[in-house]
Amino acid sequence: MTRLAAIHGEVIAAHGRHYLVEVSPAELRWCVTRGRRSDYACGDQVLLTPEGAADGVIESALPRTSLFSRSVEHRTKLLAANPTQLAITVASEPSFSDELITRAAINAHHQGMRTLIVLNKCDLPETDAARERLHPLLRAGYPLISLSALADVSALRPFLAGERTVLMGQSGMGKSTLVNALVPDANTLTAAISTFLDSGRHTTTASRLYRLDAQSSLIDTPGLKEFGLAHLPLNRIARGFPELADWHGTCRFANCGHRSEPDCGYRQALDTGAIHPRRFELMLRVLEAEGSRRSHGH
Ligand SMILES: Nc1nc2c(ncn2[C@@H]2O[C@H](COP(=O)(O)OP(=O)(O)O)[C@@H](O)[C@H]2O)c(=O)[nH]1
Ligand SMILES: [Mg+2]
Ligand SMILES: [Zn+2]
Repeated sequence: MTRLAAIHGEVIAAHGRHYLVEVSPAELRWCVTRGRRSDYACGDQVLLTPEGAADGVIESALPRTSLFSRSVEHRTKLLAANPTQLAITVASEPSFSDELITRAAINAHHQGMRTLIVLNKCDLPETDAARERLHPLLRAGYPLISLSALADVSALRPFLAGERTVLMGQSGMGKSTLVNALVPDANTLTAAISTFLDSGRHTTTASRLYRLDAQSSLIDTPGLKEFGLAHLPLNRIARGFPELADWHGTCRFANCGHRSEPDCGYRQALDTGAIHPRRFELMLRVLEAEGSRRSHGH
């Protein structure tokens, strides 16, 4: 029996240690891994050994240009490989978490990714209040795209062109509605995947890559409530605030807590209005939470 040579593919869905790999638009293969490895992610470029008509074994992944992941307890969960930007979906209602947005954007910045905010359900009367809450992010320079996924998603399309975008959001924000509007055959692939897994419940808990065109793709991630940053060095957290760019390293004390120490550079940024007070407060909250998590060895 001849052993087939490894071929190249791209992971388009990740379910535990099962990966759906696109070898070509007409050739999808469900792959397992060597040695029970589970550290591949949607968007990974992989080498696989084909088996039969529709299976395979992933041998290795090519080097990544970026990796979007979050920490849960002491574990790192991979959400997407090689993304160029993050789109955070929020909605006029239900209410969204400022801290979740902040944490995800810090992580994206650390990976060299741009972050967009997509405000969905702009047909609802709560939209003005939601915009007010997003104002500090606007001031920090994040693009805000307002739309109603039920009506028209065209405002978002130019931002997705030529990019590999990770789509993230809390559940209920309309992320699935948005994906279905952007990717007309999204449901077909989802149905094929649930048939393979023989269970609908997996389909909402994994990342999925959709092609928008030859140059653009979208990686949909599971709805999440928390975004742990234990996998980031603590000193990357303040660096994730683009409006503080001119103030890094200007605190008098290297271990400055940015609350009451004299000559704190970041408080100077606050005093001059460079950073919005709510962003400053969020920065301290994230810094302190992640700092105590690390010192308690979690
Ligand atoms: N009014 C309004 N409702 C929306 C819009 N987009 C989604 N929804 C509704 O919000 C609810 C949650 O949507 P879904 O896409 O399942 O959210 P997900 O949990 O983020 O995937 C559903 O009832 C949708 O119909 C929108 O633009 N306007
Ligand atoms: Mg959904
Ligand atoms: Zn300071």
